Amino acid sequence: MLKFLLIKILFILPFIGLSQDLLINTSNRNITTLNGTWHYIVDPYETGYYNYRYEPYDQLKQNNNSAFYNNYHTDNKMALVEYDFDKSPTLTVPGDWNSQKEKLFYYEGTIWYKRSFDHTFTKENNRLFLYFGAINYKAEVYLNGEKLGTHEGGFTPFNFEVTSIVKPTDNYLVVKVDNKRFKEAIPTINTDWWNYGGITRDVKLIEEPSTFIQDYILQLKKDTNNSITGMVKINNAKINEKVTISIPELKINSSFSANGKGVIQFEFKSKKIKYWSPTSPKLYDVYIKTAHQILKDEIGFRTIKTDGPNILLNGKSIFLRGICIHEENAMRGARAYNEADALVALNWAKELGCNYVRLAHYPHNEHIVKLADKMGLMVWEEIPVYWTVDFTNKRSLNNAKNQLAEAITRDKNRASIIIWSMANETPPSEPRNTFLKELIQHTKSIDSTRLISAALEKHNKDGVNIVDDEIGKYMDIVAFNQYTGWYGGSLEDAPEAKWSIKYNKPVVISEFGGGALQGLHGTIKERWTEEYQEYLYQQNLKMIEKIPNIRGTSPWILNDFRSPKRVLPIIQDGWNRKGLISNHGIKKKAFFTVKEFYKKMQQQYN
Ligand code: GCB
Repeated sequence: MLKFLLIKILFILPFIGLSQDLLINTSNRNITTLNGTWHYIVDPYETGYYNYRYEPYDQLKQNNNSAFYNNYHTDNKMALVEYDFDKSPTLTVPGDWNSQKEKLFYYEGTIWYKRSFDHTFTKENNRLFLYFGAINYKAEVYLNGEKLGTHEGGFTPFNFEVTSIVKPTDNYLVVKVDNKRFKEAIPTINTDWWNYGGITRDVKLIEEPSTFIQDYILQLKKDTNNSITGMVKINNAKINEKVTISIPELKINSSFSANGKGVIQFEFKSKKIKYWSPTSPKLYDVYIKTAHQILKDEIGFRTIKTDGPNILLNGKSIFLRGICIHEENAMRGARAYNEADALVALNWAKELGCNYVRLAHYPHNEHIVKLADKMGLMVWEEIPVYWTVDFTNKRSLNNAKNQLAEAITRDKNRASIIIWSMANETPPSEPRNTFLKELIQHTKSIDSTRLISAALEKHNKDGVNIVDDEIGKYMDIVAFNQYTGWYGGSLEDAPEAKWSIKYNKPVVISEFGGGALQGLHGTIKERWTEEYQEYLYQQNLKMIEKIPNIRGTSPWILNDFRSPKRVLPIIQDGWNRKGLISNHGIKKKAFFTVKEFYKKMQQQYN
């Protein structure tokens, strides 16, 4: 059986391309989890993928003219005996491989994952989809020896229909996961976080009726506060397929006929809407019904816009009391992937006095976004266009656009998300501006209701801090990172710093901070001590308060996090120490400095 599988894997169908239309709200569908134990083979030379002439087996079939292919075709079985998935060790999915096996801690390359499953359809003519929450970085997916496709991008979901391939028993699912960094990738080679590899999020089989609810949007109509608008997209809709939207608490229950593309669009008026906000994170039960299916969601309604220097949530001016978060459970030293991990981070954010979180530097898992909806935390979501992406490369742009589209598709019904962020600390240039402008346009074409931002940089001229990045013109919020007192700049003078910001828009400090080893004490002059970090925060906050149009901050960062760039022995040992909380979950002094500040800001903006 194993041999059969491998032969089929290596002589697979031609490359199919990116995953098909994304299913949303997967946790409320008819799912079977494929989480659990998977066998794996470490394949640093990608021997299972390339032949000895370094030609991908995937593509040889298209190349039948090649004498080489013909030779190799017959010989190939020889190579295959060197694999045996079922005798190979196992990894837990979801989960990164680095934290699960010591030998894989620094590994960057290909690992093959394999698991078997059975599937009995609950109803005749139902359809089956294979859904991955995320795989970092590149995935090639094969079921029963057929290639389903490839996906690039480590932090967004994708799915494939497998209805015609799946069998009642003994299905062989094989995934090639490759987390090698490369220049054209998004993110590129150089980042300040751990490049966790693996099937890092949930894997599901989703069984759907032959005609099913693919996608939908429900939200307050832009610039109104009593009109709920949106659309539903039905896959394989019959002509005039009936779709009902019901929100029982608002006494909304209306039916519509789908158009020729299987789409309905709607608008309801209601004067009784209770708006979602951090102080009252009201979510409504929403039901989308067809003759074949009922899909439930919980959706909050709120407006978000800017007016000059103000950010208005439901018409009221707010201050974003935020914190940056990486998708890492620091205490496990591993990629975070479930609701329990999300709860740890968001509870700390709440304790800090936050009404907002910046989920850095890539789309986090869906659990945390859904939890933010429930807990009343506004969210900045971003894609990993970080530092020096290859801005002139069309493939990189398409990849970034695709990651954006997948993130927005997945999360567009979450009231908590108020900002789509395009990039972090990208060096201004013409190609970079063109790249980001395309991303902005792309975002707006999918969702024009959220605010657009990016973490920009400041520079200093004649003692003045200047923010004049041209791309700021296209932003709703002018956000920038600044590290006064850590990467240069005097802490003593910080409160009196001068600022020149080119745009009359809300200003958010998307990052500031400095490192401290929790438990290391000394004077305010000694780097890495908790006292230095505390003083850095005190001085920075005095400065930030005076920045014109300031409407929010997200200090860098909630927790210490793993980064291969951070090599200072004893102090760092592979950890970026800028956390307000250590990797053992212990709060540093600076945590309480920020907490005090947020108490004050809460009173000011009440
Ligand atoms: C930054 C980056 C962030 C780094 C941080 C640091 O500006 O946006 O990813 O981790 O600085 O610690 O230097």
